[in-house]
Amino acid sequence: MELKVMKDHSKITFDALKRNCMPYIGIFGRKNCGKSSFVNLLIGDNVAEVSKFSGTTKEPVKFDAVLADIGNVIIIDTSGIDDYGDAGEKRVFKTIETLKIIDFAVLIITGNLFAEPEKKLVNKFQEFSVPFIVIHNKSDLQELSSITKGQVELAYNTKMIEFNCTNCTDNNITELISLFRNFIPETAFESKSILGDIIGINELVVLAIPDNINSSDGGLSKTQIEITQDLIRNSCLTLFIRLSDLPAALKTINPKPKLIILPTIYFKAAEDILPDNILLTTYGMVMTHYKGVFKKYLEDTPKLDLLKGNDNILILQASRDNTSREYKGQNELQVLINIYCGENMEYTVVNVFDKPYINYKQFSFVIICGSFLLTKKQIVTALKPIIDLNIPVSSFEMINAYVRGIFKHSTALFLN
Ligand SMILES: Nc1nc2c(ncn2[C@@H]2O[C@H](COP(=O)(O)OP(=O)(O)O)[C@@H](O)[C@H]2O)c(=O)[nH]1
Ligand SMILES: [Mg+2]
Repeated sequence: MELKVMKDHSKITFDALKRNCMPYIGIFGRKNCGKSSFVNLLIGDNVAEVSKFSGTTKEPVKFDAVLADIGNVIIIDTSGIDDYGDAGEKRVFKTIETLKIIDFAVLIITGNLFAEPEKKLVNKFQEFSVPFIVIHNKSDLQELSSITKGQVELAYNTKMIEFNCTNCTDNNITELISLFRNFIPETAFESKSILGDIIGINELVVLAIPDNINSSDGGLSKTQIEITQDLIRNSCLTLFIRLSDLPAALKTINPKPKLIILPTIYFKAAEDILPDNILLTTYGMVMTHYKGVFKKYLEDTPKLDLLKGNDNILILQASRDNTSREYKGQNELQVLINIYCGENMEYTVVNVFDKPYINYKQFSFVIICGSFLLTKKQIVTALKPIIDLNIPVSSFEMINAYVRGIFKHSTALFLN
């Protein structure tokens, strides 16, 4: 993965910057149709390798970019969909794999050629519920015919745009980006509220903070800030209280909190000392409810009890940084599962984004880790083939709650 900081293409709206989840945009088409040239235009810099020789882009390449009206995005440049031979077919396979993670696709064609490879790809877009538009590039060499445009737009309920990378203006690009914005589903921006549908106006939520807040980690976590911002936006009341101050504070606070959110590791101890009439959950559960396939996880998590020694568990890791909290958490979780099951399981850890050749059938259970780094659409598409095979799936947070014996209590809030 190649991540580069790009210069801004033009003015970015405040709203776009606020969003912390990046839509993924994939660029597709035959070899040499101008995919890499188009990526460079979008980004406003020469980042993707352009060549007059076909087959230059061999792997899907990701670029970090900021697009006006949309905000932060990841753009994925792919190799030609018309590649052939053993190596070529593998490349096409990798290109198709990106459909699992993208929120929106741009299909580039030239010379009014919309034939077998394009039709196959568009069928795949539909299979993975990826919205798309078609760009007719190199229109300086051959114009888009109204027949091609009409046929494609009608058949696929999309838009086809006449374009060329050689003489295009900033205005052309800005207009295109606005069009993209209309096609990118809202799920890609995580626009749904975290707790606003559950906590009413003026109801109080307490965010319990570990006592060691001033030590090494310090400050509030990204999750705590995100939850607080969401509550404030929804006119709910929020209060931060240190864990050790919680029992005494609850005696004096009025109104009583509707909900207390706790770090997972303190949940069990808190259960025993906090009043029964206040709802409790964990930060992890709030985020897994927000981002995940919650109902499915709820159903499948108890299937952990059916696992036997040496069963193979697939961990889909969203973080690439093996020093990150998500990685450490994943290793701890393996130990916890083994203790809970009383057996040693096999674990296979794969990055969510690099799993083209996996045969899921070998796994008895799949756990997604660091899912708050992904958009909901990315999670849904990553899990789809697994769910289709009837393999149980769950999230790090749910399994963590389950093996610690707090599953029922910490999910109760979300069940109505
Ligand atoms: N005439 C013309 N040439 C273009 C246009 N867009 C790209 N090219 C050229 O087409 C060739 C292939 O472009 P490239 O971006 O590498 O294609 P890719 O293989 O799809 O990534 C390069 O020589 C580009 O300069 C265009 O709109 N008009
Ligand atoms: Mg290329």
